[in-house]
Amino acid sequence: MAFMRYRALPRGELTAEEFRAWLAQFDADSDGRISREELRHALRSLNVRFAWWKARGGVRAADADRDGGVQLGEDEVARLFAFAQSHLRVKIAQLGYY
Ligand SMILES: [Ca+2]
Repeated sequence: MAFMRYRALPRGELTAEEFRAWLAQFDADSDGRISREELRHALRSLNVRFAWWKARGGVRAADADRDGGVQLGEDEVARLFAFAQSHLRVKIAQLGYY
């Protein structure tokens, strides 16, 4: 696979839509969902430690319909957003944490 530069996660507080837009770029096979492997790439781009392990946890937390990936729709992205907030210290605008 060619080396790709990903757009950085915006600094400061994020909305769910900003988070979804950022996440969508990692949908390498354009199937409308983020697989565990794609999520690992997303986490690696943030220099997150233990990206493989956290990607597994993130998919588990967000994959409501148990198809093995995170659908890029509202529901599962919202679940992943909640996971990111508690495990990755992503700042969430809507919930007003931090
Ligand atoms: Ca995908």
